[in-house]
Amino acid sequence: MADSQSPSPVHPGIAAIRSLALVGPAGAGKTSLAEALLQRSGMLDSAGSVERGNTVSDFDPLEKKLQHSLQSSVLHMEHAGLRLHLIDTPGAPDFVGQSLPALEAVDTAVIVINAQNGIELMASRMMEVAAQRGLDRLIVINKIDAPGVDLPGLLAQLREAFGRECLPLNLPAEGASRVLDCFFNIVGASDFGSVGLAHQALVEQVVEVDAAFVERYLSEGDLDPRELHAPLEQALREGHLIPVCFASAKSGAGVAELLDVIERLLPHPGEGNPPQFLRGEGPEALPLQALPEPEAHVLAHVFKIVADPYLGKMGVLRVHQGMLRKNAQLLVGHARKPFRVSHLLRLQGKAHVEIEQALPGELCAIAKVEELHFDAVLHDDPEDAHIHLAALDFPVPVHGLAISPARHGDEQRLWEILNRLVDEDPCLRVEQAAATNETLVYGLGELHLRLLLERLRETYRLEIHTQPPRIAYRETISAAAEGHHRHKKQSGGAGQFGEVWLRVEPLARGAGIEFVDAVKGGVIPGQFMPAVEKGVRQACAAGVISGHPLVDLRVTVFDGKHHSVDSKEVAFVSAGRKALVAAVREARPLVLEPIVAVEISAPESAMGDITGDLAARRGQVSGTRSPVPGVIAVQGLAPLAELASYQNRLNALSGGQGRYTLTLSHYEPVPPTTQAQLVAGYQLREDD
Ligand SMILES: Nc1nc2c(ncn2[C@@H]2O[C@H](COP(=O)(O)OP(=O)(O)OP(=O)(O)O)[C@@H](O)[C@H]2O)c(=O)[nH]1
Ligand SMILES: [Mg+2]
Repeated sequence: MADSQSPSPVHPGIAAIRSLALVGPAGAGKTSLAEALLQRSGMLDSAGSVERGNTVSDFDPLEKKLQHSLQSSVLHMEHAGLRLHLIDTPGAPDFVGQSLPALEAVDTAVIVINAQNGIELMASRMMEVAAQRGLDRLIVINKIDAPGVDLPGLLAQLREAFGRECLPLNLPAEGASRVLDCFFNIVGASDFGSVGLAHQALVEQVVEVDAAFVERYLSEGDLDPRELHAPLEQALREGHLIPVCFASAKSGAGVAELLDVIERLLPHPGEGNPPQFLRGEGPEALPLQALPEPEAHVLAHVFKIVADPYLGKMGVLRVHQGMLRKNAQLLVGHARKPFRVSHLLRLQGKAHVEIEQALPGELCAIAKVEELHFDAVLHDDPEDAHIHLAALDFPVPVHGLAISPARHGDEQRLWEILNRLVDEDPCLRVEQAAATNETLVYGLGELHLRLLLERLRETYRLEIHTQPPRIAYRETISAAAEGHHRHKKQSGGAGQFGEVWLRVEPLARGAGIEFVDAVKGGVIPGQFMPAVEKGVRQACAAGVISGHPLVDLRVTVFDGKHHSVDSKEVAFVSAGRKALVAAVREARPLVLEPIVAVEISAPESAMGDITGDLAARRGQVSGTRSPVPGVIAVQGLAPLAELASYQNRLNALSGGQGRYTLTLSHYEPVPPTTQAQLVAGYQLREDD
């Protein structure tokens, strides 16, 4: 590790590496483009298609059936002496648990825009996240072959939405059947705009990052683009240049040129911005720069987990520093015991080959290692135990479903499989509801959950019963109160005795549960305090008035009694639990409901009806914007409980054209009538 960039020349193997992620809206053509690049680079004899279900990256049966990518897939190409690592990601918002982590593994984000649809929400979102993560960005306008597309209009819109840094590297020509390079080339007739002017705009933008180049440019008039490599890389790194390329994955127009751009202009691992590693936890964590040098200690980051029903757990990773070799001993985070890399793989969709080593900047996979988990940092130096990547901002899953196996006896298997699926997808959550003994799954949307069920059915042959979506209510208190319980049992032989006094106080939203031991004079001996805490936490997890977990309170145990012979752990667990229940009942308990931030986009004409409907669902509109002409996106807040089956309603209001996304905003108390219903319903179940 060093503080500054090493002056040593770049290792030739590393200079030959490119890594990119194809991101952007569903249906933009990312998978088709990946296929076209594979074919063009000579890795495939002929390109497959999404329609025929034979692409390298959409290999999963469910992906073929839906004709959409559902998982990120890692591809690899060798061409012109270079090695390209490419990640194809799903565009549907429900699968950002797969697409966002891809941005942690590459030097360039390629944002693919669908020329037929203009700038869709996922394109804006990915532009933003890629910029936050310090990635170089390249925009590809795909489907230039499609009839009726307005390419000059779209280019103007891109510059309006993402800034004047968006400049075309090539322009469509001959009715979009090919594209003309504007960086190395200055002549030729394009379908719109002048190649010469586009060239000039690019060169001017690039030289701006370096005063010496500005001076040369002003005195010489033009500069040979081949001399502009260093300022070009700097402009990409600083977001001062966001190149735009045109392509058609279908006709092949612009694909060879895109490959050429990747090879000649995109950064190798030493030319991108360094990834955001931190050493240490919390506010004390310090930024750390990984060095893409083979001699350094190994530092690698797991950005994807594949839980294969037959092959076991596989971690897909990017090597950030050092050379990762087969048979190396690696440590996972702060684990003490190393594991051996017995299978080091290079992936090509579902296929893989064994490799001997991976250089910094390369993507590879380690198979059959149970210790691996999403976001793990692998290293070979105990000094590096507390290194991690700055966390990604994942949306919180709030769409819930209660599920159970159709066949009795499959409960345990279901639970194990669900946990494996959660390992793979950071936006999926499972929970065992203590109060109702149900298995709850939470995802980002209806599609996310529907596919989870299909996967259980098709991959794991598990038939599942579901109940209507459950809302993840919580309980809290709004006043301080005290509670007490004496647990005493005298049955024949040894008795059970434990007595607890405790106080509960409300804490701020999001504070969780704070447990404080304030007993004096050993009235509850130290060895029983964990039992009291266990009882308290059990009661909190089960909830008191409505059967939902209690949150945001401080519990202070301040008095109690024990018995030198009859005091037992179980007695204190029970006393702690019941004292808490007693205190909470007196502390003006409230039921909280999740409030979600919604963004609804639909044709302008439907917006009046949509906002009216949202208001009737206790929602509030906070703003609107127009992502593409004719479409309005309304942002607002609404209780999640009011949005059950919202897509059906939206379809009715917008002629099937509306879309919406939800993210958890915060929790708020439910209206008093709802609280009364939830409490009454819980009592009925309890009394059964
Ligand atoms: N006309 C035309 N159609 C294309 C082009 N590229 C892709 N398509 C079609 O667009 C549809 C979507 O393509 P995909 O490659 O699956 O898009 P994607 O971006 O991978 O979509 P997700 O996996 O859902 O994120 C398919 O029907 C493709 O055949 C193109 O350049 N021109
Ligand atoms: Mg795809």
